[in-house]
Amino acid sequence: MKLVIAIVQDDDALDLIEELNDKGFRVTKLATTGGFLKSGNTTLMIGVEKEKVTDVVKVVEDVCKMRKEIIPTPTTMSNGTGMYMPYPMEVEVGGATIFVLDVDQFIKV
Ligand code: 2BA
Repeated sequence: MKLVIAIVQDDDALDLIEELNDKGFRVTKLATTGGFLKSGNTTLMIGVEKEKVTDVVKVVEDVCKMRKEIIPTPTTMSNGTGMYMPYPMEVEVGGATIFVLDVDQFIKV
């Protein structure tokens, strides 16, 4: 048994859960926050048999899109006043960040 942890963008989350459920995978959704952008994202936990991991990854890959986000970064003004001006920086986010963990025991009571 494996636990697939997929961090995805909020905009892709509902489509992805629907697609995974349609293909027979069980999913738990967590509302999470990215440490860098400090904005919301979604973490999905999907418990599957070892042989199904590549199927899960394929679904995530098909649904989750790469997007560009513009974030303001504080930059010192060059005239020596010590003032900070927001300077826009572009970062690419997604499609998805995926961790695959071994599960020692799966117990359903
Ligand atoms: P965030 O930490 O908010 O990062 C959002 C995007 O900002 C990242 O997209 C990446 O393009 C950029 N970024 C992150 N840290 C950076 C840094 N130190 N310098 C420059 N750019 C940086 P993704 O790589 O697609 O990651 C999306 C989200 O997945 C992340 O949101 C974080 O919540 C999670 N994540 C990514 N890698 C992770 C890891 N190794 N461990 C835990 N969570 C991770």
